Amino acid sequence: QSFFKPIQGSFPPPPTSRNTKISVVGVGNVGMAIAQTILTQDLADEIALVDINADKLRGEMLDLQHAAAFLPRTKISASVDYSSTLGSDLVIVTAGARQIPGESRLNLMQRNLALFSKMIPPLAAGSPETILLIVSNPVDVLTYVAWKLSGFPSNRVIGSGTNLDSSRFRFLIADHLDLNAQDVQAYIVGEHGDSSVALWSSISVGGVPILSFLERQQIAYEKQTLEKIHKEVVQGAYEVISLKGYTSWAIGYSVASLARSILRDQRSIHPVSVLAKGFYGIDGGEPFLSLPAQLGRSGVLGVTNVHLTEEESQQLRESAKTILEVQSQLGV
Ligand code: 6V0
Repeated sequence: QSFFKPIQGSFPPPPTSRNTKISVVGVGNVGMAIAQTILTQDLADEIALVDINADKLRGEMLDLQHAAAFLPRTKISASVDYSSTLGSDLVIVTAGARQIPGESRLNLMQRNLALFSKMIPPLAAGSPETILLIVSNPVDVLTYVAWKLSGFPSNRVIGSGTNLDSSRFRFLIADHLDLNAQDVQAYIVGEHGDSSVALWSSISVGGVPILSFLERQQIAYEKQTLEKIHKEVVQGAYEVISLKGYTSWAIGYSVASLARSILRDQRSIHPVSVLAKGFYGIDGGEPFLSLPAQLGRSGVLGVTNVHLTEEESQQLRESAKTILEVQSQLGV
């Protein structure tokens, strides 16, 4: 017997509306911060979790399900294989091997390459129309690996890239000037990591280019202070990891903002890792690195044509070279 007594009369069936489904692969600190931010922001009808650690996976699934009374209605499923991910609109990959003390970046890269070789083909086969959003590090090179292994067009393979670095940057500038970070338009581009590039020439606050803003406020333009802010951005992740062991909340919000722009077709601009060939004078090889890209329901819609100074262009090309060096050693 059904809990509800049906109302009298015959009615046409409701129009079929397609559910929005997001899969999160890897339920570690980062995967769970992303999943919970997506849940609280009501971005999906279904969230599928995947991890190889069955107990942790079930524990995390139950813990989220138990919050159902306080959240928008969302189906939460989980599987150690990829069966729960079938038909996803967005697949977010956070699974990754962690660096063993003393291990080189390249060796870690090789281990993650082996892991991606097992993971990406079944994920792509189960959701052939999905958009792949890679978060695992080193994110730029692994986004390239995911692009190659999936066989997807490049507009549907995106790395979270410097979306997070740019948020750290905006926070630090806002903090320095005692402003709201949401009023600061600022991009970090290039590699997510040590060779990232701060685009000082295009930063604006409330529509005013920052350098003239600083002059108007009669704050001396100190290049050193600005460079110190960029250094703090690069050091930001290391500092959080040394203090709490991992980063989670900021990357959770950062990736949820990408999920929103993609699934809600927001057409907003995010600095994310995309196939950079042909942009800003990057012409050798096929590097994935962050550029200010417009995101919508079909993934990457385009890359904005921000004016770069010669110094910034040079730094961006250097960043591309750093990434290409690692890519060339992969044999993908
Ligand atoms: P974590 O807490 O060790 O979680 C990783 C999870 O992946 C674990 O639960 C593993 O069991 C799982 N896992 C391992 N192999 C597989 C597999 N084959 N299939 C499914 N699951 C698997 O790490 P944490 O969550 O802290 O970080 C995850 C990744 O995100 C790392 O590579 C980080 O370096 C990276 N980050 C990237 C950021 C960015 O801005 N791009 C920011 C923060 C972290």
